[in-house]
Amino acid sequence: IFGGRLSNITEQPWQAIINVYQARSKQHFYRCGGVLIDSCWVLSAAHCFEENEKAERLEVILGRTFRKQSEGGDQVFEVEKYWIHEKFDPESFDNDIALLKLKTDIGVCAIVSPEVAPVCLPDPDLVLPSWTECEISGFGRAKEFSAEYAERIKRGYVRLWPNERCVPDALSGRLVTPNMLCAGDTRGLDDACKGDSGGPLVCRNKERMTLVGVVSWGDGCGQRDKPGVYTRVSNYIGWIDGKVKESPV
Ligand code: 4AZ
Repeated sequence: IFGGRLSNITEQPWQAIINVYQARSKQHFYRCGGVLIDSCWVLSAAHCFEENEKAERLEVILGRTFRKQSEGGDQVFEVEKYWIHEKFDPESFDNDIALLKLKTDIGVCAIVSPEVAPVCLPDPDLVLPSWTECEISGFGRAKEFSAEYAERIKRGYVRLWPNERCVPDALSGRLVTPNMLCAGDTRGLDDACKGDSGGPLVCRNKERMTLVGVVSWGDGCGQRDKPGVYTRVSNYIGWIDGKVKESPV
């Protein structure tokens, strides 16, 4: 997160860490953010995964304020299976969404606690007013060219841009599709950055924190008048329900 401020996982208990195991070093490395949407289900971005990446190499950590350090409230899972959206386009990042199913022997995966809780999904027809203030969070870089990801979770505030402004002109000419939405800080302060991908953009809707976007891409981080681009989650409710139904816990 560019700008923003240090946070605590209890402020966004749906934030997940996705790590990938590297056999050569026998270590897990941080890959991306994710979002807990149900006990055994985590959403993330399609571009976070390499082609034919094995689910066995993935690790999902919930409930951590510090990326590499447990304070006792964390819950760590292997991944049983994951799905990249069938129409993900690695050129344009259209349909940049992935769904991970956590592994369990007992029918439940994540246990709700102050540190771990799912976020609400939007209805497919949810449209929030332009400039609605929403929250982003993650362990991504604090600046575009920072060497490292953040050790502690940060949170930032961004506003939803009107669709008519979320166009290539605002994003160095890159294609913007109806499956994307733009959000940014009109002050040019808070923004998502490298490593925040796959993490949440949540907005309050009828008193519930609702997952409106998944961090996807942008032209740099925190540049004035350049929004971050997010996967428009309301377009994927049918896709998510379909995967969950065909693969019950
Ligand atoms: C990235 O590289 C990235 N400013 C994610 C979000 C944004 C920029 C870059 C938005 O993962």
